[in-house]
Amino acid sequence: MTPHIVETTPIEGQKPGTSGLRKKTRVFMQPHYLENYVQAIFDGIGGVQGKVLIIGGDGRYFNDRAIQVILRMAAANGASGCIVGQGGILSTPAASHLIRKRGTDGGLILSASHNPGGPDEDFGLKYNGPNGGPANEGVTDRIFARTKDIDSYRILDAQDVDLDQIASTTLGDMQVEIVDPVTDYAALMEELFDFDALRALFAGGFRMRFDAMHAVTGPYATEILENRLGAPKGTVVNGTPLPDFGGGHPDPNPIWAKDLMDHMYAEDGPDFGAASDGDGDRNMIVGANCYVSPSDSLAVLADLAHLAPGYAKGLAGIARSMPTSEAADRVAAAKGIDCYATPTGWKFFGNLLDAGRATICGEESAGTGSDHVREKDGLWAVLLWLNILAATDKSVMQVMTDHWARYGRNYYSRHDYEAVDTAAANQLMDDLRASFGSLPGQSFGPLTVETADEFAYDDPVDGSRSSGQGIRVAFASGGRVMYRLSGTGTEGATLRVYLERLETDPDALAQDAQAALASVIAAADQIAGIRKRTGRDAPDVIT
Ligand code: VG1
Ligand code: CO
Repeated sequence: MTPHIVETTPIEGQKPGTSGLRKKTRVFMQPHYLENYVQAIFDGIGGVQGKVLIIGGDGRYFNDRAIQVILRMAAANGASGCIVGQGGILSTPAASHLIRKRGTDGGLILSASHNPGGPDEDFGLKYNGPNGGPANEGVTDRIFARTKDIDSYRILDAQDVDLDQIASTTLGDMQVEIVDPVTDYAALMEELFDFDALRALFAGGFRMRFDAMHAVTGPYATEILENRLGAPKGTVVNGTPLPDFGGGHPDPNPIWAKDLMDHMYAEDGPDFGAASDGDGDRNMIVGANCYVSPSDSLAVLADLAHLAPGYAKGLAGIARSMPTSEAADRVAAAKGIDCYATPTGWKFFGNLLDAGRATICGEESAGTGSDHVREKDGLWAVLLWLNILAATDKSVMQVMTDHWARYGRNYYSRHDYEAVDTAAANQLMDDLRASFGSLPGQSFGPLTVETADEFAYDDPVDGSRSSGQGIRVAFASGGRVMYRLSGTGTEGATLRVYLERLETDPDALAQDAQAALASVIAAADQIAGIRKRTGRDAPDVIT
């Protein structure tokens, strides 16, 4: 089989966002679109000659077709091997683990995460490096630069590889190994958590509902929770990955996982509920009548991780994305360890994890993880919560009440305005930037602005600087609001408004978050003119 060299021309807009390239599936299916981008990745990382790659995705529509193309291109570009999850399936954290475990030169993950899937929905592709983590900005810049001057790609003329049989085959001169997507990941979880204690928990009648949202975590959750930990059959619902995720948004938050919320707030509902997203890296935690905000979840996990065997020696440090609440900072301060604030997106945690400066990381967008892999990990967070509940013998509500009593409560919410006119969204951000000088001292209702600026991050490990990472406005009496435009959407712009206020009055810790944040929410709108500029009365999504 001789590789074809196919002539092509650059395709506009192939700029990786917060997490790889995400586009409408039909865009990805256009002639040369996928091929151009895959070749740009290969060229951007210095070629794949003699390299081994991990390949897998979240099973969404076009996953299998895209993998066949990637395999033919990897072979034509001289890769020595590809290790592929059976059926083309690998959750994002499982792919990260496989890259590390097998010591490969990185991997390609096919996913648009929590975005819906299907021919009229979204598709995505990203490259992760040899540490298992998303490519850093230097690499994504090189990939993007290559998309702009690409003139050909290499592809083998060959039949499809059978992705369904666990076996080793060859494609041209390249080895292709099809592996079980769950086994290695499940083994890693057994190393980190006290599976005996978790088995005893379920044997004692503890009731859990895990909603896999028809996405990739189904097989992982079924194997770990039901088969290995003895949770009753039916604990995992919506556990078979579907190409269109059953028509839903595989986004684990109270809006899109409403069915789970209804079960958890019903009379005599389960003790513990959890959900994960399309590619298995996000998590939602909800106890009986008690939704846990992702920022609070990060703080609790950081505070109590030492109760799980994998973290018994304590944490080196904690890292959170800038818009994530400061609840984790209070835990770090109490423990006397460092807390880092990074830009949004998991790629910024990689250096801190590699350097051993942070052990646990998290984002307000329902992502938590640790140094066990280089991605956020939905099921990991669920198992750590279970381990904490087993070790403390507390309910989720009790854990939260105790946490707030000790540290105070960082009331927190994110308001998203989706598919906003791009020009209007950019103007809103530009006008905010222009008002940095005049905002301090101005009052909005009871709140007076103390500082206003745009977040830039200086990586303490490699010294690189990332600027333009979100606008922050802090109030003199405490509380802050942040504004960002999403880097994962595929339609117009999504404005994210992050709202936070610390409460330490012991009598004021049990309020509804929206009520507790009312003055911050009102100020956020006045400062940026959100309703006026977007023409929206209310956010599309509140988390
Ligand atoms: C969003 C989240 C961010 C997360 C990213 C990828 O990015 O805000 O915290 O890292 O999605 O997560 P943005 O740019 O849309 O705000 V996933 O689970 O979509 O890979
Ligand atoms: Co995801």
